Amino acid sequence: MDSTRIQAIAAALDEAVRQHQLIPPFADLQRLEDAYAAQDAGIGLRRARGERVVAKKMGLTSRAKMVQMGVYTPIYGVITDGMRADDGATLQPGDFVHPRIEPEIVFRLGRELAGPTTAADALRCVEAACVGLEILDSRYQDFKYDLPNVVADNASGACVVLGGEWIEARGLDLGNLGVVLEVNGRPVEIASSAAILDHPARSLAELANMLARRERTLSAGLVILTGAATQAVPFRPGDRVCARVERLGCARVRMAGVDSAVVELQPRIPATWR
Ligand code: OOG
Ligand code: MG
Repeated sequence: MDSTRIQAIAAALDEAVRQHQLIPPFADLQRLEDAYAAQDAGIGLRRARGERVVAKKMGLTSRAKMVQMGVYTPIYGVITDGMRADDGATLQPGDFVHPRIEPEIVFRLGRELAGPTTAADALRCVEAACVGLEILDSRYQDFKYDLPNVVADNASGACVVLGGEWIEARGLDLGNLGVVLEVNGRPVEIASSAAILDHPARSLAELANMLARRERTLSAGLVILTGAATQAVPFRPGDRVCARVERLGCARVRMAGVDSAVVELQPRIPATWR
């Protein structure tokens, strides 16, 4: 695929994000290499608007996610400062199209990590861990996509919330931590960190190895989302969501209800009244 077409795909996805619109997947996007090039080009557009890369994310690293999305290959994406929200924030439904939310185990690197590597070596580069929530908002109808299309769409990424505090990784057994996703006070998804490729450090190693194939490394200080251990659930107006991870604490976020001011400004008048 030539670079003009790759740029055009990136621009169409970027426009869909900004206009809160859905678009059909790109039938001619078939090679993974082109898909990551389109993802890069999309991040380039964000950077040109002044956004800064703050994290990388792994996706489709648990069986629950793979089965839910029908894609069985781990992928990665990029998070910028424009995609961050504070712990406890209230988000606006109008900023999303069909948001879903999922719990994340998040690492911060104490030193540079270059692949090829193993989970054990990757784990030695992890300085601290925390709990996160990721809001996904695929640019494709019903989140229906194939592997290259979800990669080009930056792994459906929309917003990330980091919660609680960074806990020093040394002495922390990250291999079997309980993960609970609560919506409006009720646990709706329950898993273990072991669901993430058997250990979240394997997800980190996989990221380093995928990047190594593109001659890239992970720099010290970078934040990495290791991928949801559970499936993602719809994030509806009025929902209060909390991700709890054993030893790491919780991250919280809320979706505002239908705003009465907005309702007043945009009355839905039945056609028969007009
Ligand atoms: C893809 C995003 C995958 C994860 O944690 O598995 C992801 C999607 O669900 O559309 O972020
Ligand atoms: Mg995720």
